[in-house]
Amino acid sequence: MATEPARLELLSALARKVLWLSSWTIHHANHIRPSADGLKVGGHQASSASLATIMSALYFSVLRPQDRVAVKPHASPVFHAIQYLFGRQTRDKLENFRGFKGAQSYPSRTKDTDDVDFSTGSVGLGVAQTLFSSLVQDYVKAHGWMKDRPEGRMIALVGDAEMDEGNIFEALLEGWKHGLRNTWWVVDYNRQSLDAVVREGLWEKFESMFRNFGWDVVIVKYGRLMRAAFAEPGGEALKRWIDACPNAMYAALCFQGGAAFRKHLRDEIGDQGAVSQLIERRSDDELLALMSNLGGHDMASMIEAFESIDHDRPVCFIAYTIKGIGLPFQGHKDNHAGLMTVTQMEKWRTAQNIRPGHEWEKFEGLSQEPAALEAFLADLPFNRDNQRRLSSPVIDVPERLSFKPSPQMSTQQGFGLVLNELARGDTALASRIVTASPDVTVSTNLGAWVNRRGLFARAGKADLFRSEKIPSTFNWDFSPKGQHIELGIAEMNLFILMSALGLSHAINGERLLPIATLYDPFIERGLDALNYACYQDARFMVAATPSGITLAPEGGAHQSIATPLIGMAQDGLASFEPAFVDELAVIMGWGFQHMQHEAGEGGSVYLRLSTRTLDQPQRMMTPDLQKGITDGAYWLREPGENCEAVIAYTGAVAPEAIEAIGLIGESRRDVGLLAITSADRLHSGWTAARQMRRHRRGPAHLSHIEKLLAPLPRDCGIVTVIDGHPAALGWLGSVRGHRVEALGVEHFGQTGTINDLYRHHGIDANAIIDAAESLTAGAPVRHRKMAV
Ligand SMILES: Cc1ncc(C[n+]2csc(CCOP(=O)(O)OP(=O)(O)O)c2C)c(N)n1
Ligand SMILES: [Mg+2]
Repeated sequence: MATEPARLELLSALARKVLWLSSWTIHHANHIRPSADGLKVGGHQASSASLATIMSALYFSVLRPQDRVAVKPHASPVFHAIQYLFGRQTRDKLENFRGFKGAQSYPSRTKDTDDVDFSTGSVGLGVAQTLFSSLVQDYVKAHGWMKDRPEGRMIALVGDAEMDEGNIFEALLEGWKHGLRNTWWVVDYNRQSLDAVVREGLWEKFESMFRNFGWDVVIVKYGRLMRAAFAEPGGEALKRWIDACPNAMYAALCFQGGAAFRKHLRDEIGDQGAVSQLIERRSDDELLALMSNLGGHDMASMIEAFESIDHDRPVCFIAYTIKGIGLPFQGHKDNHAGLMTVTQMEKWRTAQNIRPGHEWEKFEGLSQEPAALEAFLADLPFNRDNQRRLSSPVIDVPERLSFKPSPQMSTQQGFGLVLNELARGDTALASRIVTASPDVTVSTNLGAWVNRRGLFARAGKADLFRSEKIPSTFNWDFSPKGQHIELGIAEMNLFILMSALGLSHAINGERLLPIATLYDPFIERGLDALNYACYQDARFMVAATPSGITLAPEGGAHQSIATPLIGMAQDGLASFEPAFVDELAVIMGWGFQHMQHEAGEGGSVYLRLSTRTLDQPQRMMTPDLQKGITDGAYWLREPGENCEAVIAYTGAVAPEAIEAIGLIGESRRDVGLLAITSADRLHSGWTAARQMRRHRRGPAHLSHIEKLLAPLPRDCGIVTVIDGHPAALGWLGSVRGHRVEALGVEHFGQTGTINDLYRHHGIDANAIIDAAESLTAGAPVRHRKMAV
């Protein structure tokens, strides 16, 4: 579909305005806004300029309200400028770009107030997020929840060097497996990264790779001026020269300008009649305009490329661009952090017809009527719909999640049992749960859930073993109604999928309650994706198992030491490590609610689970106990007034703590046993209470851990023990000034039995007793645990 000339002109004018506003935003932050610390705000000018035309084509012409976009981090100023023209970004925030509460340097769903679909900043993640968001849209549709909402296209604006990030390739493979649709990736092929010029011929590698994964590839290399010139006599020779020119040389010539291009063309093509005339007919400025008219800077070519797509197959557009186009440092290899000087900006301002003091005016310097431009913007389909951030009602969570009890269980087993019980039932909660696992579905105990709820695929596929009547524990039919998404072994994919599923309420207007399972140590493999999922406030539950050194017989290579600290430090993630299954059931119920609370109150949930089978307590789940469990701790053995020692344990080492307390109790009368289900919740509660007191916000109140430790005499010692880094609990002594011996694991990889390893790392009963003894006066503890 051809776009009429007047519209094209208007779109190009808006693209120039976007480039101006984005550059002015950065300029303002550096040269006009007083900066107390005198620090310059980094560049992004060059990196943004690359995309001004492409993004203007998208936002001012191609996008529909249901489309979602991940904008490459450094195109943030362009994004904010477009939002400003739409009336969704304030001048105040642009003037305060990168300042406290100003527009963010990288588009942020949670911190920016304009219409950011996906937070980006860590390159690669936003790209893959669009792919997984499209799969999630398919999931919602297949389950009959799209209603009459049209399908959106998930679009990523991708830097060419961003394509180096491995997580993009992992996602591509996964997308292929799931029959990806409705996904567009637009590669800003400026052939520059931060440090370097990219390798020659990279586009060919991209092209064959994308085609290999079933994508269409559209290469937008030449703008209209170029194409017209190629049709002139001698045009073919010019095209050959352009195609053969190395990336670095082309960039350097763009920086140097028309005269430099002319010299090179003359030197290299020689006097060849037609082509020489083609070149000589043009002034230096015209020649530069021609040579820098790459596809990605040509409105007509970009619109044509986007509008040529009439199917839902995934498409990769490779749009040739020049980094920093239109700015004095265009094409310069050092331009990544390039900033325009005041003089350069002044010159450019004049060239743009922008009067001093009118720099922020939306349509200043444009020849079109402001009223017409305003009306054009207001009437765009993308801008007409004010409700791009959707919502979805809260799903009821039953008062108590049940499970089939057994006297001895591990938390991993318990997790499977709770899900199995949910799968058997018919609750709204169960219907909205969607599970995923990177090839560890069975070994993390999701098998029973999947047996009942099935695997998701857009097209049904029966389990061949079942249809062939070969006995198997698992019947795994794929169907559009399935509720488990099978993933290959890539933890980045797992967490990016969680991020996409966990935003479904806001993106698709349909709430999902996603659960990921993986081995605990591999949280570290997917950590950046997990961090960004939390950063954009996606809501999900992670069950990580097995964990620690307790997986002993499975070998040293799968031990996790740092994850309790990750759980504590990760913003937006409430972390738990229960010892017993009744605790876990309470935490999961709390978790499903927490995942649905408003922004700022709710978040995601991490369960650090174990394969160690423990004797389960036979007890009533009272409201007090329930509250203690979700607040992070409760007394398993209440301390008396003269308590000498407390053992505070977390997770699978419960039997050692219980045994030690029994043995110590024989020579120390008053000892307490503190069960810690969440060091994270305890610590954050403590921090929040201190801050409230310090700033006198609201009535002074004590946090849960302060209340728990309040009755302990000052000289009571606390031994903490966890199968993880001891620092996770070591802080307990600071709460009320008690001495602490923090036991835990600090070294990786030794294999053995649980007893061997607990002894080796000093988290067995004897180590706990020794630690308690070192903290308390009196005779040595008489009884020790016998060597096993
Ligand atoms: C995971 C990660 N590593 C490093 C960076 C720092 N970084 C930001 S942009 C960039 C290079 C970008 O090059 P390209 O994708 O080609 O974008 P361009 O600036 O050329 O548009 C780098 C290394 C980052 N943001 N994220
Ligand atoms: Mg680049």
